[in-house]
Amino acid sequence: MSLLVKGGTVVGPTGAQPADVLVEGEKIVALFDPAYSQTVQADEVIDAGGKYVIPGGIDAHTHMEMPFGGTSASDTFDTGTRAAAFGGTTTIVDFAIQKTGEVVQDGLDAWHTKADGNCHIDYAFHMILGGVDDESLKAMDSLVTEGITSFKLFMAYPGVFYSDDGQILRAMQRARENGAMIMMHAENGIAIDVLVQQALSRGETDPIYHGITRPEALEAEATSRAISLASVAKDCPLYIVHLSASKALEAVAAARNDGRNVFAETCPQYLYLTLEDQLGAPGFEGAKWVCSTPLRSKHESHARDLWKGLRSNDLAMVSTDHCPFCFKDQKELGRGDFSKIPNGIGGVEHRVDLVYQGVVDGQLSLERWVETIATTPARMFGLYPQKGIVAPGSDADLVIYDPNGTTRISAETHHMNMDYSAYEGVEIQGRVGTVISRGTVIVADGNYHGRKGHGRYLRRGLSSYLV
Ligand code: DUC
Ligand code: ZN
Ligand code: ZN
Repeated sequence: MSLLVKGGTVVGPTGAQPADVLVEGEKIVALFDPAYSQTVQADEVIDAGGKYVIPGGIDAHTHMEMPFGGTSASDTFDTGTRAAAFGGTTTIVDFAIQKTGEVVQDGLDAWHTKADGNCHIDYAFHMILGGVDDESLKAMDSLVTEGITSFKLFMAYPGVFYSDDGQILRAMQRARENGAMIMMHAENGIAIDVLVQQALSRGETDPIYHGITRPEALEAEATSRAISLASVAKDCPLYIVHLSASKALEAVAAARNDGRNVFAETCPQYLYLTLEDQLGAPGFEGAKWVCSTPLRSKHESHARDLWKGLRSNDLAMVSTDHCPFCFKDQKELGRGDFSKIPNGIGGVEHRVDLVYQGVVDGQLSLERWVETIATTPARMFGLYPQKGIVAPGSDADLVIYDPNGTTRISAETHHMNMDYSAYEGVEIQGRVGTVISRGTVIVADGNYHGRKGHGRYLRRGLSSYLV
């Protein structure tokens, strides 16, 4: 079966040019100057005239069905990957979890069981280490050979996922040896827990106190400490997840200026949403936007700095940290006590659009859009060049994106299993048209043609950025 995507402008990290894309089976086999494709025969032709043709989005930070705060993230691998497809994302990297006290391989097996046969798009895993000890360090080596080449540790959540500095250092030393990436939730959880208890004892229970008790200084301090520990571990590759604060970004930028193996992502919520306007919404409404790291103040320059960081590559890419909870019965667990609100925002369906809006607003170039949503995630996490680029030999994961269309985000129309949208009413000046996963059209004109089980598990290599 062959497919010709004709008349579009192919956008990649190095430029945009008119080109027709020929797909045979699951792979891209050629790009043609449009002047030459009259001679090309294909079983099916898709007209991409006036549209961009980009590599399928890769969301390298999702949590489908993640147990958290006495409940579980509301998207399953079925509902979440279908929603991702609607939004132009054709690969996710989800976080398998070793709970504290559990054997790493058991946690991984449980994640395979949840995902196997249920995904609409391709998927891979990072591994959360809920405990660093001799056993889990040994497991890191074997997981790397199985294609799980990145491990998340937490400087937050004492008693749950927290690792102390000694544990972090040991995991980093191991990663330096086996080539893995250490991903860090960089917030000083010990200090945060003190602030949380003090706030609650003063009767400060509303959702906004979630943000107030997780100040920028404690994200910046943990980020700097993680960078120092990685330096002691002979420059172990370090990737800061969900970076939200200017001072944390400064620490990453300084390390990068020193030539260090330090990378970071941000998420759409930190580019568009704020402590005052969302987390501080009246009554309990703000619970919808409780996530960690938290939304930051609009009276400071965080969002502006994050966009700048994306332009300068101090922020490598944009992931969603998709961790959805319904308002009813899930976010509501924290009525009267913000510390019991499950942490997370759903957004896997809207990342490609929300970052594209940055192009429209003059924040990013077209090339950098594609790089931050697809090419860099593929390179960062060992999926390149199978994924993340429109090039011969790569998987035919393609999105035909209409810069003249519009998208209105709403819980009424989204496909995620959430009873609200964190971006309700936001209008994007662009629209996902056709979405192709390994040569199969899975979304066209807002209609779904994919199927559960089409998505395959991807064994990943080491990061292309490793030195
Ligand atoms: N960190 C994440 O990366 N996701 C959900 C919750 C958290 O703290
Ligand atoms: Zn985290
Ligand atoms: Zn996360």
